[in-house]
Amino acid sequence: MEELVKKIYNGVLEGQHKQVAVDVQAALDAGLNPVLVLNEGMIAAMAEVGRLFEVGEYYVPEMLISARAMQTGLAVLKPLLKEADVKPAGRVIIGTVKGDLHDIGKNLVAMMLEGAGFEIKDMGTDVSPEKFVETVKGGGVDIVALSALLTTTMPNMKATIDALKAAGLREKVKVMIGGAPVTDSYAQQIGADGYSPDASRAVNLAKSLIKG
Ligand code: B1M
Repeated sequence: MEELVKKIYNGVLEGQHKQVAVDVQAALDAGLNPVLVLNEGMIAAMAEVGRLFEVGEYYVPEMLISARAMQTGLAVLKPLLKEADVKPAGRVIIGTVKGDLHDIGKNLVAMMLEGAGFEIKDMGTDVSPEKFVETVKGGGVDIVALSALLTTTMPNMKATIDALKAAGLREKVKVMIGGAPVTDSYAQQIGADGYSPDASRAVNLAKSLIKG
């Protein structure tokens, strides 16, 4: 692997956000292809972060620190990727459902998806079913990703799916859900397309939903 790309990979893995931005700029100045820097430097490193999390070597803080490093690098790359017209892996709108203000897990999922090449529109917290429907109506959405941390707000995941159905939009998008109190059986019960217990597996789920 190109020396600079390896440095970016290690920087993301170790969460050195300032250094990653410097190294990405250096790679671009040296004439490296931005797509190579993205795929082999940053996305590959985030995939390794996900693996380390799954085997219990990384915990949430390490994931957040790596995700931040990935984002600083991505900010340097973004204008060039737009020029190169790189197609996103898929377009995702993500939000914490109505009544729920918890956003740390949702942000982590958004960052990991962005790291995997998805285009993300973050709707924030306390997002009503109507707001999700309105955004899907605007077009260009492949996946609606819903997060809930409270047992009292979980029903708003179902309310969002029901609102998509009522608006005739349910078949146009996939719906994935997650959050500490959410389970696979709950996802099935409310008619979601998938559930992920954590941010790293959310990436695999989103990829499989796009393929299916
Ligand atoms: Co709140 N809170 N909180 N809280 N809070 C919990 C969730 C709680 C379990 C604490 C407890 O009592 N033990 C409890 C819920 C009980 C229940 O419903 N069964 C609780 C409560 C009761 C409340 C309030 C009602 C407290 C009050 O005011 N009386 C209140 C509600 C406010 C509201 O939302 N309307 C409240 C408020 C808050 C703070 C504002 C203080 C703060 C949130 C700050 C913020 O998010 N910006 C807060 C916090 C920090 C927590 C705890 C301590 C930590 C949550 C967190 O960030 N975890 C939490 C206790 C706990 O979980 N141990 C608690 C780290 C984060 C990385 O994990 O969000 O689970 P998590 O995300 C994971 C996975 O779940 C998954 O991936 C993430 C990374 O692996 N995931 C997805 C999440 N979303 C996903 C979406 C996907 C896929 C995967 O696909 C779309």
